[in-house]
Amino acid sequence: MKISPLQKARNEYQPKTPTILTQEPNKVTVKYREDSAGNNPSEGVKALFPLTFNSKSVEFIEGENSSADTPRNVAVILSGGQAPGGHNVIIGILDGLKAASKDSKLFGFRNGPGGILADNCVELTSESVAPFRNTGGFDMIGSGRTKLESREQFEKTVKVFEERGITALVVIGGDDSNTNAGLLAEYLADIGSKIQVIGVPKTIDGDLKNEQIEVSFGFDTATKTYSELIGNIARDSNSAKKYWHFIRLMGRSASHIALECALQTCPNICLIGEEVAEKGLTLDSIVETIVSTIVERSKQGKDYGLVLLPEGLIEAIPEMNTLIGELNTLLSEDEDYFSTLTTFEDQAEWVNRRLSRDSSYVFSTLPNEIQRQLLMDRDPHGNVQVSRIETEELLVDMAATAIRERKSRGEFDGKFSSLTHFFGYEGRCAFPSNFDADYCYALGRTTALLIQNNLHGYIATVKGLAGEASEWSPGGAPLSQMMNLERRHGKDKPVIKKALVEISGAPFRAFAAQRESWALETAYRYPGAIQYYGPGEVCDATSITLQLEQGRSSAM
Ligand code: FBP
Repeated sequence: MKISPLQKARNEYQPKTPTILTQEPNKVTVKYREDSAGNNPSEGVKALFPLTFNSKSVEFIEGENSSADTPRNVAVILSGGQAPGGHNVIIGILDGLKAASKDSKLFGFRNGPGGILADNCVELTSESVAPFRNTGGFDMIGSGRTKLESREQFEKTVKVFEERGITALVVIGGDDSNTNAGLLAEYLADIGSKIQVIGVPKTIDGDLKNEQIEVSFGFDTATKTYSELIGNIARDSNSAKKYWHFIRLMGRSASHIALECALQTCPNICLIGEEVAEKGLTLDSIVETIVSTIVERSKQGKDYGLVLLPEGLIEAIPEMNTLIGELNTLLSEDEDYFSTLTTFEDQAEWVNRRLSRDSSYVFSTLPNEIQRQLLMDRDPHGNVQVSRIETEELLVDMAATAIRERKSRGEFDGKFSSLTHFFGYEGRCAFPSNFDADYCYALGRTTALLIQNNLHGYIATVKGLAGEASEWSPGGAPLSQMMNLERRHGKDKPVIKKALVEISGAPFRAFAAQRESWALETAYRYPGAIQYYGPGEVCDATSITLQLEQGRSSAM
């Protein structure tokens, strides 16, 4: 395999680590934090986790740990979408295990949770992981979206682990995978198994965060990658002065990615799904806002601009949310019949007859291609896959129609020429930024310490992330503490709540304070490519979102 000069250099990069993680593992112990883990779960949640419910999070401090040297056989899986830094988590776990006992072993189960069920694993050694140090991607062992959630799957996991002598499982995943990790932890405690479960917060979407988790890994690199591309497009737009660029960004229901990219690049418009939902903004009103900005800029001779939108916008618009909800129900209730309809026309006619009058009307007003996308396969939860709906095309289509109408009424004499883009996959496997490389390695070492301190049903945490890496505080928080009860299919289900953009939060407020001037001025900011070597303020800066959330208002 050919290795690029950057990969070679990155393989040699030594992640910056919190001071406590530089100690020998047998000289590090846990201290229970006095603050509660934050979420204050309901009695219902406590009742569902009687054995692993623990209100205390932990941090690591210097102290004797006599069980650190016990050899451990640990399994690790990568679950869900790729996020930069996953390899460093695994390498951090391996280094942490080996630092305590050369006889410890780490097994990577391939292609996500499904790898456990298929008993498909490989032992990871210092030699085999070396080429993956500080690289992006999940290709070391692969990832997958199979869910580990049923009792049969839990039983199979125990069987596979017992046969292999595995005594701990690390689940590197998002809110869903960590919810299931919490349920598995409770099951294991219930059957009297000694297998430990530890979660690690991963997702570029940035929606797995709470009082204990400051940010999920991958968000930093992905948003920096998108912001570089957006900045380049903005500069192209400001040079050629002839295109309006509409850029959709990944992130599922949460708009953290779009918001961070807006703070980084100062576009003319950035739509935030959470604001749209909170204010109940209709599709027409959103298009009207875009069109008025196009018209106003045109009056100033600026027939060009930049619009950012989150992929979850489509679900946030009230009438679309109702329509999508109805479609999800119809398609799951009559999945078998629906799958026999082979043409789009038959499918559209079938749903149209079953939708409510309002939703049927909304559906009929959408371009065919968007209708088609709304009828595509659902995700494993039965939800529409927002990454596959080209909302940017919908907005361009509607804006172009509105502009033609204004033109015909003599209200617009400029030009509207548009280009659309979708950024998602471009950022999920980038070489991790220094922040993600350092954070992920610290998460891995923290995970090893949680295992060596015999903790079970915890998620690894590292706090104080806007500060110097040497001062970060590694620890863990009970997964059960992060659960909320949500009504799913008529039953209360414990889930780790997705963190959405808070309209009252510092990042949104910083954006809202400036967006009007960004709309008409051309105030683009050009972040440039991620830098791995050079001055700290260039190479080690964290996301603006994280800095603002941690009270660093100078970030903007
Ligand atoms: P996770 O939630 O698993 O981290 O995945 C994030 C994500 O990249 C979303 O932003 C996007 O909607 C989705 O994955 C795309 O899924 P897929 O990789 O299956 O196309």
